[in-house]
Amino acid sequence: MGPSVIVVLISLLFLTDLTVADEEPFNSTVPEEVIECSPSCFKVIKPVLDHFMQFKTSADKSQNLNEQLMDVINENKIKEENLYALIKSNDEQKNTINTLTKNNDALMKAQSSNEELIRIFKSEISQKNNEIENKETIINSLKNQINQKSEELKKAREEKDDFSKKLLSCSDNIIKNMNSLMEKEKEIQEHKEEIKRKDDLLNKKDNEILEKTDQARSKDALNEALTSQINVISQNLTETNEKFSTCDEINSCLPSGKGLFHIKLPGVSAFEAPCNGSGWMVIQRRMDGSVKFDRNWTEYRDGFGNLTGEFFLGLEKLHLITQSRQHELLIRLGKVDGSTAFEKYDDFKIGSGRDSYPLESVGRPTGDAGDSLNNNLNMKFSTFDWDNDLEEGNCAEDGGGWWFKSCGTSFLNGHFHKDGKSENEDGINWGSWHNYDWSVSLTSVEITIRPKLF
Ligand SMILES: [Ca+2]
Repeated sequence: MGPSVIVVLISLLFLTDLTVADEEPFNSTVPEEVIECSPSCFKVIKPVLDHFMQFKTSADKSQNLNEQLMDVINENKIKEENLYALIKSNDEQKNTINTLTKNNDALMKAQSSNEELIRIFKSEISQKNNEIENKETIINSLKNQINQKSEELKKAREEKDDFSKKLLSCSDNIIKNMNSLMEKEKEIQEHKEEIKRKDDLLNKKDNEILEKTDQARSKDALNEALTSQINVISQNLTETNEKFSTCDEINSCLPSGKGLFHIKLPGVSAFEAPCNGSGWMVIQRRMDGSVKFDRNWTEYRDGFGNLTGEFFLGLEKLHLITQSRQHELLIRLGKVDGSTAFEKYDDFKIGSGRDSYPLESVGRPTGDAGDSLNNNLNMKFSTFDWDNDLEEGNCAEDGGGWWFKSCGTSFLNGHFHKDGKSENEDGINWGSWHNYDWSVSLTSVEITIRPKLF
């Protein structure tokens, strides 16, 4: 490029110096000096001019080339800019690819993690399936239990219905008893009013006594005479008692001490009976199980056992004693734990042998053992060989005799159980004292009677 530029510059200088001369040959009017140029002069200049024309042509070409070159350069510049854009785009794509690669790695990692989770889930599902199977087994077992409980519930309901029926029956009885109680209370009230009337009468009598005391004082002589008569009567009574003591024959235990005495009643031979020292005659005693009470009719009629231990006095004697006058009945009871109770009745009476010695009367009950005898009222006596009870079978079939109903609420001639328990419910019992628990068997009994004094 350097030499070409220099040639161009020199050519320009020539062109400047030769402007007039050069232009003149081409003018239509040639100056005189040029016209005066000889052919030899022309021959010298012409090559220069040719060369110059060639140079100018070359310069024009060079300029064209430069323009083309500039176009190329511009085009290249545009291409370069496009290339830069492509490179920039390429870098962005690389970044995108890197990002995608990272995302892909993350996805791969996540997939791996998911596979692990899937494996764990499968394991857990398998475990849950096993648990479900176990639960189903348990559910089946529970269903069976529910069915069983339902059956039990059904039975319990049936029992409850039966119990309700019994309860209704008991309620009726309670209502009847309450009515009876109200009647009794009414009687008591009447008795109280009568007592009050008698108290008033007594006060009146006391006043009369006071009035008569003065009269009595004036009758000392008469009193002395009466005292003498009383002394005589007392002497006679003492002699009579001594006679009784001597003969050991009495008609009740009232005047006697404690021990065995001969009891003499009208029309029959004297018999022995124990008195307890308080006026009561013992007619039956249970204390140690030494005497069996599984006895036949004849033995209960005549009596059996040991009068100083366990015994039964005999139905015929009880009939004779209680028919002669009104008697009280006192029953003392004891359990194996040492606890005791009593029940007293104020009108005990046994019927005749012709009627099978029925329990004709017991009277009004008092005591802490409760009444378990009125239920047997008017029942005949029964033994295993003489069934008089209202039960279809015989209540005395496996034990001692009693005034059984069907079979009643008391049985003091039952089997003796030393441990106080009777699994067969055949023991000695007095229902009202042990809540009608027939597995209880009493371990001591003493039945006593005495004439009613007032
Ligand atoms: Ca019967």
